[in-house]
Amino acid sequence: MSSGSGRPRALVTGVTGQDGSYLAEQLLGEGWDVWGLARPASQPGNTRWIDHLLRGNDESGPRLRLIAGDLADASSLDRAMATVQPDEIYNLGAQSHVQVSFELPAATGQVTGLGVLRLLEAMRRHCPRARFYQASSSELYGQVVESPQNETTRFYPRSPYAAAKAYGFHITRNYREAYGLFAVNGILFNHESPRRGENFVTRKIALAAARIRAGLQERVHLGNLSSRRDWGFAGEYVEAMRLMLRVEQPEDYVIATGDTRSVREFCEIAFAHAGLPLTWRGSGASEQGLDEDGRVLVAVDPRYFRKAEVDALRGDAGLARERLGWQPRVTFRQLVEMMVDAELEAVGLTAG
Ligand code: NAP
Ligand code: F7E
Repeated sequence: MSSGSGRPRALVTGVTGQDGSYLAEQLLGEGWDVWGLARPASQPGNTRWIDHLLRGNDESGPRLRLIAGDLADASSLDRAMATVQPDEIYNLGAQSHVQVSFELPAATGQVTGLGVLRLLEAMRRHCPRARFYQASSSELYGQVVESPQNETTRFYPRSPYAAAKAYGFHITRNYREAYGLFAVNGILFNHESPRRGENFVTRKIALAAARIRAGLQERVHLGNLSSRRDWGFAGEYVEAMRLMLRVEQPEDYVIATGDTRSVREFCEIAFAHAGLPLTWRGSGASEQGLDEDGRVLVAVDPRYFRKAEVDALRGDAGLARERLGWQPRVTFRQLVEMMVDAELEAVGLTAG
């Protein structure tokens, strides 16, 4: 597997996002040439998590290069594929926010759903022997029909985002079966890190805990505190993506911890770690989290309720453990504390 420089090449869409940045780091660490497909920005600023990889792009330094493209624009994907001639393609680009997908359902369908088809078509034309990873999601299970969820569990999407991901899942499998492409789906359960977008619940809570402790914010407004997720650490989940492309047979895999926790539990650990232990009062739309002095630090705001909620997810990654040798190492508590520590450091504080 090599081309041009003699080093193997990867093309990563969504390289400016949480997973893209960790994946690019790991591929570069393995000696790959990495090209990140990125939307040309009208304003600089979204390369925060990859700036360290873009610096020193020379023979001795890191080898991350950006190539302009948009999953909504087939011609740009065609050009990128022809230029890079990748050995591995990781499709991480998406409109990835579930709540936003209710506001922008067609745009989400275009990018998160049809974008997968456009990329597969460009791959089929220019590099059919490459290996393709599709970022599928536990949101496919939505209103779950069994627990825990594994590779055979029936899908029940509950949002325009999940419906678009269902299309992406099936078209990836279809191109594998119809054209013999090495194309796989990683069905990843929620994974988080200090690089998580600020409008996802874990980062929002971690940021708030640190900022409230520093006196920069009074409280945080959240939606459904009872919602449960199987949360893991993103750095480990992108390792699983690479492993899926390095086995002989293309197969779809669930990646998860098997542990399920509520948003409320996330808040409790995060705020306690920031030195602000919470007690709860009220329930539902009037629930509040208070500190030892009775100040309201967490308040429920129905604006953040989903039009259709995914109540509880828990994954079974047994197949990945058996065939890929992958298993999670970071516990839920370690993940929460890692995220809060990063935010405390950002405001010049430490835990406790
Ligand atoms: P993220 O931080 O939201 O990153 C999304 C990336 O997609 C960004 O780099 C964004 O670029 C790019 N993007 C958005 N619209 C695009 C377009 N039209 N064309 C090309 N790129 C576009 O997401 P993430 O958490 O890293 O997740 C990576 C992938 O895994 C996504 O597909 C997500 O849906 C999926 N997934 C995530 C999780 C999770 O828990 N994190 C779980 C399962 C599946 P800009 O910087 O230009 O906005
Ligand atoms: O919500 C509840 C919310 O937006 C988690 C994406 O990466 O993972 C992510 O989707 C839960 C939901 O992530 C707030 O109602 C309460 O039940 O952090 P989230 P998500 O919707 O699970 C999947 C696997 C993906 O594939 C997606 O790309 O938390 N919640 N209060 C809230 N959620 C948000 N965002 N904000 C709140 O204030």
